[in-house]
Amino acid sequence: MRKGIARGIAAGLVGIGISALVGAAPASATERGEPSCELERICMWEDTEFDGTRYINAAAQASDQCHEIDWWNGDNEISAVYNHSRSLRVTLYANDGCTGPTYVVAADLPISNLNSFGFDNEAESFKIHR
Ligand SMILES: [Ca+2]
Ligand SMILES: [Ca+2]
Ligand SMILES: [Ca+2]
Repeated sequence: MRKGIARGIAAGLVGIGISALVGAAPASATERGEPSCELERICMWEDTEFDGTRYINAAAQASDQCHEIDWWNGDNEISAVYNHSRSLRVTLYANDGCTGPTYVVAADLPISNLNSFGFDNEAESFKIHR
């Protein structure tokens, strides 16, 4: 679902600002400090650099279950994700009900800015799997 075009534009401008500050060197999570997400948890944040509200903090357990990201609590808001599972992958879906375009986050991988992968403020649901 779409909400707040103005907010989306604002988020885009923030992203551009951060990119300009960082310059050519891609920012890794460790450069900005460890994201707050315990081992074997999947965490997602409202803002880049693991900032803003942490909307998702889910146990890393493989299943066919579709995990919904709730409407006012994260749909089309997620900008950073940390898959802190040692072995499981996370597939982000652009739409509700695990439908639409996807982006797969490899095991044990923090992503400080989903804009780098064209998936900023897109995710609305996800699956945790092998
Ligand atoms: Ca966001
Ligand atoms: Ca979406
Ligand atoms: Ca959703």
